[in-house]
Amino acid sequence: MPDNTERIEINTARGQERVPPGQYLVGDRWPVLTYGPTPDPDLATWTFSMDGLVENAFRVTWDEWREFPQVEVKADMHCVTSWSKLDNVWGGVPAKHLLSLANPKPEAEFFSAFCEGGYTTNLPVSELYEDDVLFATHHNGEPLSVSHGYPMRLVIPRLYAWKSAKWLRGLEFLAEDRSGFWEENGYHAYGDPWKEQRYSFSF
Ligand SMILES: Nc1nc2c(c(=O)[nH]1)N[C@H]1C(S)=C(S)[C@@H](COP(=O)(O)O)O[C@H]1N2
Ligand SMILES: [Mo]
Repeated sequence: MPDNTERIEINTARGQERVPPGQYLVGDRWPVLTYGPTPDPDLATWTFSMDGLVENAFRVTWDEWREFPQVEVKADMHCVTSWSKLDNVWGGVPAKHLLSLANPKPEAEFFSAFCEGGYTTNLPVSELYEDDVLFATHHNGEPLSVSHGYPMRLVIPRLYAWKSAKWLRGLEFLAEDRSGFWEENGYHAYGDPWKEQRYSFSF
């Protein structure tokens, strides 16, 4: 079978430094960070939807999802609790493909990502148009384990990893920003690791 996977290597480092301030490396370990119980996703009933302020709202099943074009993105991962994991190879569907299907309206400035289990996170829609953003089903060549987001998670490598929603089931496009789970609980609205945008308050 021809391999049409597009491959992108992203340097999440800024300037000389590889690791953002206040972060330590976990090496080959991959910690699990989940708030609350881990869901038990069922591919037979799984759907992914894009709705709200889009020209073409859609909902796809797992079989339809598997037909989408694939991308591989190599990038570092930075958790706000201070661990970083370097050189992750994520495989999945490029965000740009889903955006071209849904076609967000000009007034759609923000999105809210929602997950099985109820977790949410929010960002400006412009973040989704970056080349390194993908909807990942694979990590280092293996399907994601349930604890890391099986069957599919968002990956936004340039921001703290709480934005990379696991067990993702859809995006809703909005005119006004709407805080997600951690943003509601004091995390920063944007979360740039290089600016240490960890919390929305200062101690
Ligand atoms: N649905 C969901 N997604 C989530 C979380 C969560 O609790 N629920 N935790 C976030 C946080 S804080 C981090 S650091 C990363 C961790 O991903 P990992 O558990 O695969 O390392 O997932 C993010 N995505
Ligand atoms: Mo995190």
